[in-house]
Amino acid sequence: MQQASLLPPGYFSAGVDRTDPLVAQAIEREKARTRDVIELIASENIVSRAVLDVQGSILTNKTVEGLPGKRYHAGAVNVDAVESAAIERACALFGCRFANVQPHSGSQANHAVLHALAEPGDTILSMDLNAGGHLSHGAAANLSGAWFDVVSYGVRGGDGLIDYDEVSALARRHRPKVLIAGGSAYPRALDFAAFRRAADAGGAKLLVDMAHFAGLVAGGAHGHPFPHADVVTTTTYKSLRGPRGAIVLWNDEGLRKRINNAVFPGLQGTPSLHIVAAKAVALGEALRPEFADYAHAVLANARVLAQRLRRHGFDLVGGGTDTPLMLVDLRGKGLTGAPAARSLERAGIIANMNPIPSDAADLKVMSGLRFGVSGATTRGLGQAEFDAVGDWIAEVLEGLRASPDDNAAVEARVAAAVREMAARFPTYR
Ligand code: DSN
Repeated sequence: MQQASLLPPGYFSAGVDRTDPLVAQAIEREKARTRDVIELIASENIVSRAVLDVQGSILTNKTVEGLPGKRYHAGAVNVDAVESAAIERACALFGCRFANVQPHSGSQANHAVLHALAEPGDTILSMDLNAGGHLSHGAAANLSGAWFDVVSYGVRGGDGLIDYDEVSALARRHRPKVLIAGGSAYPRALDFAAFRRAADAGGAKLLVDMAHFAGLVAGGAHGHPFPHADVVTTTTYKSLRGPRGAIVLWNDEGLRKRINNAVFPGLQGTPSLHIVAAKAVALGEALRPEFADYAHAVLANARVLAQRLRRHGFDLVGGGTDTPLMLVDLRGKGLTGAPAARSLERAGIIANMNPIPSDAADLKVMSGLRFGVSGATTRGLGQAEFDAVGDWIAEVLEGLRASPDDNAAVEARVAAAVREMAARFPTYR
């Protein structure tokens, strides 16, 4: 009698469309959704076909621990080549001596750096979450908030900008082990030299989290955190246009072991080698001259959208943007974030509700909307299109203001216009 196969039919040959219709159909529907809308989620982008393919490669099967050339598992020759390339490209792109390309996410990269530079119970100084900071910079709900004694700086009430004198004064008073610059929703350029002076005043190491603007740094469209920062972290999937995950960058040989050991075995086990390979490909793409043009286009498009929204009477936190993102304070229009984001989604414009500095609104509602242009710029939208997108955002939000319970007619009108524009900018076939 023939023995039953140990594997489902088509295990090595069939695509997911044949083996798992539920997942296959969700992917097809996601393709259709993204085809018909304008995505303005600041933490998203659209990766190249090469980056996409490498994430689905057989490198997903490989388990190793440690760094290239120093692995605990055999058979690492090919993944060593890939990880070494990712490290070399990260260092070349950001002009630094050392990189760790293994962190699974930005939060893990930040946790690893904190683990390397401080002990539980030490003080860290970082930007308040509502002012634009990040959960992994010491928010109460995050492990970093439980591990460390967190002191926060905010932004000035008047202009929404960081007060560097306040940062320096806090550093002097609290003597943090680590001062963190950067976050998730601060739209203006950071003064890295001023952060360095504040760190020195308090005897702290300076960590710059450049997740949202790393692509602009890579393309020369933003100031550079080195040589001011001791350590820099960034996710790889926002303006850097790579796979999910993060990298850590630094120059000091004295930090090499501490940071590498903090990633593994401190925080993680085996790296995701298909993702490390995709990081190598994306970093290679970012080293090409076209990427600098892309980075400058992102900045120009962000400024066009910000300017258009201001012209429609929206308040922008910080008054504008020097990065791929902007933060709209909806209070002046009598709106809140959640219904605004839902109405925009029905109109084909995808963004996220976001807290604004000193937000008094419920966390489920929030008073702001965050827009980012990295993905739509990859898709090919230029300044004329972002003017139109700004007009449509205003049309939808003014409609919502006039008729909070039924904005359907406006949403349908804008959705049709969005679909027409989106059709002119196709992505994957
Ligand atoms: N930090 C989150 C954001 O900025 O949306 C995820 O990357």
